[in-house]
Amino acid sequence: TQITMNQDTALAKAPARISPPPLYQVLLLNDDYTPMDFVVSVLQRIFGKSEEEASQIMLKVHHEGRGICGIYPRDIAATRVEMVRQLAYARQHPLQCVMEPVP
Ligand code: NFA
Repeated sequence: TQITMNQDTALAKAPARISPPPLYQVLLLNDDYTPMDFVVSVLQRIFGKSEEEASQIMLKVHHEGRGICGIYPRDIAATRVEMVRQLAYARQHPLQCVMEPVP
């Protein structure tokens, strides 16, 4: 009889361990000029918030300077930041949107 070694014996590796993708929080920053109702509409249209939740986030940004709109993998976060910037630019509002890694 013949004995052969294969990948399940001599060449076996430890089981692959995958890590979850890094997450990023998308934030809105306060300014003195962007209308409150525009910020609320952005939070509803881009981040899927209800009017009530959008209003709460908008007021947090207004009073505290910044607020989290959502937490996403990098590409989704980056796309939403660009969508907010495009809407703000089109309406000539100075609204700032940024992303940063979740600590
Ligand atoms: N501070 C703005 C105003 O008083 C409202 C605002 C809220 C702007 C959140 C940007 C972000 N019109």
